Amino acid sequence: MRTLLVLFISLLLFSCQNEVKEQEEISVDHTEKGFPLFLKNLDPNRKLSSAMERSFKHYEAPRLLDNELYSNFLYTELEGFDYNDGDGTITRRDPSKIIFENGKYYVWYTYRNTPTKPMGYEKCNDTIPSKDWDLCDIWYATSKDGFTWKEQGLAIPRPEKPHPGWRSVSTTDVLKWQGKYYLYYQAFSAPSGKPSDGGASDKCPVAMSYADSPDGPWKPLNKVVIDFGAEDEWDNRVIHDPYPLIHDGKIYVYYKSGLGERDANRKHWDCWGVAIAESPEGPYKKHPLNPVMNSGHETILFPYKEGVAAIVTTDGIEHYTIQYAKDWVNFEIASVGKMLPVAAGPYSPDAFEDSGDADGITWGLSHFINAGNDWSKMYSKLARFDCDLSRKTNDPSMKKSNLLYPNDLYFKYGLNKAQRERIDKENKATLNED
Ligand code: AAL
Repeated sequence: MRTLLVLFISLLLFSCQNEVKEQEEISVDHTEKGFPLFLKNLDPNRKLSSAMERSFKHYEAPRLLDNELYSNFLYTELEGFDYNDGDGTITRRDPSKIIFENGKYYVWYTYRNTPTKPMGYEKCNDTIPSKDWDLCDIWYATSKDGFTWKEQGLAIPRPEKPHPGWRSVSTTDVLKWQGKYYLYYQAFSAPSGKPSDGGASDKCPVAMSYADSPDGPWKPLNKVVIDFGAEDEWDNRVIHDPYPLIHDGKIYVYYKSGLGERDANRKHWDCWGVAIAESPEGPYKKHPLNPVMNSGHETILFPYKEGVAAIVTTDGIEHYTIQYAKDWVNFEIASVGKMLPVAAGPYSPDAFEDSGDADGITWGLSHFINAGNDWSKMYSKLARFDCDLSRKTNDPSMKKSNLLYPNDLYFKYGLNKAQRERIDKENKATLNED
């Protein structure tokens, strides 16, 4: 009997304790404080949602305003360039990085001056361009303030046939290495835009010219410095937009190519790789992790802190982002942007310093294709962009996140006829009117 009583009391106690425990657990849930209003009050051991965890662990700073790799982009028209009243015969596009030498800024760019506007592959010939960057040379201009430019003229002409680039040289970028200057560019040996070439219609490798002064004279190497990958490799079709920087005592040339999978615009899947060399003429070794970026048509890169930052503009799953690779290879998204500069070349004072502590950028030149808003007179023009992607500059007015486009623009990109018809059909089906 005594044993039974002890058992009963123990059971009672156990169940009471359990009840108390449950009550405690529930009461803990009910009384736990919500996420604090001010971050200074945040308990470092608090469990966070994925999004909040990302804010603290992934981004440079949890608040957009404090994120040095976020900026708005402000655009200004340039003084000093003539476009023949925008009739399509003169184009300037794909500006290089800007360098400061001899008391002025220098920029190089694709220059076309042809008797007609681009006429497409079928109608092109020795003087009529197929595309905006066909039958081009590389020209340069200088400026004291980055707004008004003095065109200096030809830097790199098309070489004689059969040297790479005899048909067109375009989309250049500059390297300064051990007191000499190097221009890397796309070297076309055929007009761009052959329709049946399934993704290779813009086929060209990279060539290079060098000079003792930014004013030239430029001597062409007359050979390919970064070539296509093997037939079954991702960069077999094109090597575009060569972009040299210096890291770890070596030359890192980033470039765009693309996988065979087409996107919604029927373009191949734009990706970026990097080729590394000990000296400007190569040999260039492509990084085994290539492609190192999965997006971006014309990507702008600049050293930032110990790594490299990239403004990834149009095209791809991560378009309109600014990314960062601490090790110059493994890029992560640092911010999401709007109105990013297209095909830009920044003034990047750290580009060739290899400092391991780079400041970033605040301005550069970009291009606007279809500059006259009339595709029948297709040409491109250069413009200036300003931003605050610099650690030293602090301009909170460039960190807005509520920029809205003019209303008209939203309606301009409205539904097309086929989409309207589909919706009408769906409506009828919903209303059982069929
Ligand atoms: C661009 C670049 C390359 C392409 C064409 C001219 O802006 O990506 O240079 O070949 O378009």
